Amino acid sequence: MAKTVYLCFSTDIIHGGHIAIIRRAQALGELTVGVLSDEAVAEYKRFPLVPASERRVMFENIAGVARVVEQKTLSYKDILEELRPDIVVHGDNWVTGFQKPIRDEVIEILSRWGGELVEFPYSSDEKYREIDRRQRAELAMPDLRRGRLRRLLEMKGFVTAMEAHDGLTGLVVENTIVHENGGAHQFDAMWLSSLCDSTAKGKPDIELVDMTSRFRTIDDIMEVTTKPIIFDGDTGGLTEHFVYTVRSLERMGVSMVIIEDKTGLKKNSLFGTEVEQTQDSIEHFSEKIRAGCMARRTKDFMICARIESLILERGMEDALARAFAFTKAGADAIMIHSRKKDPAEIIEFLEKFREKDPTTPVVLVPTSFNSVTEEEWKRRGANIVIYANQLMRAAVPAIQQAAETILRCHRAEECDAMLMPFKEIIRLIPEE
Ligand code: SPV
Ligand code: MG
Repeated sequence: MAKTVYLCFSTDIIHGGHIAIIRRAQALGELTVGVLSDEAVAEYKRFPLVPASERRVMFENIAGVARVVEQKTLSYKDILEELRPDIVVHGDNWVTGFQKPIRDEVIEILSRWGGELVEFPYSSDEKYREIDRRQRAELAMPDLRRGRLRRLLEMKGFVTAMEAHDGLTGLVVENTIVHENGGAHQFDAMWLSSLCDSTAKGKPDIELVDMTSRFRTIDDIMEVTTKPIIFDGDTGGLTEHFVYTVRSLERMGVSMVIIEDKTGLKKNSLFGTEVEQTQDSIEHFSEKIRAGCMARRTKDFMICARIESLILERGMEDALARAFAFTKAGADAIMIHSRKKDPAEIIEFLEKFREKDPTTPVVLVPTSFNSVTEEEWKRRGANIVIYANQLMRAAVPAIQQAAETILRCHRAEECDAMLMPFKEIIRLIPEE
């Protein structure tokens, strides 16, 4: 009887290198191809340009592929236990590096039934690397980027976003990846915070930095990244102005705008009731949401209503009434904010909101209530967690310390130990 062979792919396109490894795998026995799920590809590599359903069809139509299955996770455990193949084929690129634990697990599982791992030299031909670069460039295009937040929400149900306020922080959010247990973890999206965008310009967060300038920041970030962008639209301004903002953001390829139900001179929510702030009426803010929804051209672009009732100490009932009213007005998502260290009021809001509305995405910014893990927020019904200002807060003490050290020492030598060599910094910056 022919041996059974298993080979898994995450690729969006099939090139000569893939065909070569398929041919070699076929020569070993009856070949089953695994297609890695969209969720697993997005988590360890980048968002797939072609969804798993289409990637399956691609492989089904290659002569000699006996069948195609979906591999849900980067780990081979479940699929191997299901298929119990005699042979697993893989490139030799996982002998070292972050995928090594996955390889070790494959070897251990195969040993249970006397299976074998066969590795072929991994092809890192320049023309294949060029294809990958071009695919990444595609992901940056507005039409492809815009809908990706919605698709991530559908795919994963839970998304994380990290603040970026310029091209460099955008690159950090785009490229920072941690490897654990053979898996990989990265941020899904970027948050364009009004607080950090203003702070980077040395200005207060009071809608003083105008939209033209905010758009310039978006453009700087978009030029060097591919991840979806959630834009902090402050109050959205006058309804008559907000509709133009929606059009511009949508055209640029932004995925979501969040506007808060405040009016007049907006101050940052982390000040709470220490400063005078006015909440908008349910009717007026609903009208703004409705107008924004009418103005957009695609359903890909999401409008999120941010509720400030807990920040302004107006109570849970008011927060919930607003959440239901704004959803009814067309909001694609709700953000509920709190500046308490204790997450209790956010947890209570989630419970009560989810009793009546199981589907509308809920966005959280856990700057103050930061003790709850992403896993727990997901379980409690949140869908987007935004880390709104941590990169900026990490940078400020570091640059202040460098400045003080040089002033104190009257030279830069003592400061050097705290600094990253520029050679390493420029590695973050891609060259065309
Ligand atoms: C921002 O990052 O600008 C926000 C979130 O609006 S918060 O600062 O918590 O209000
Ligand atoms: Mg803000």
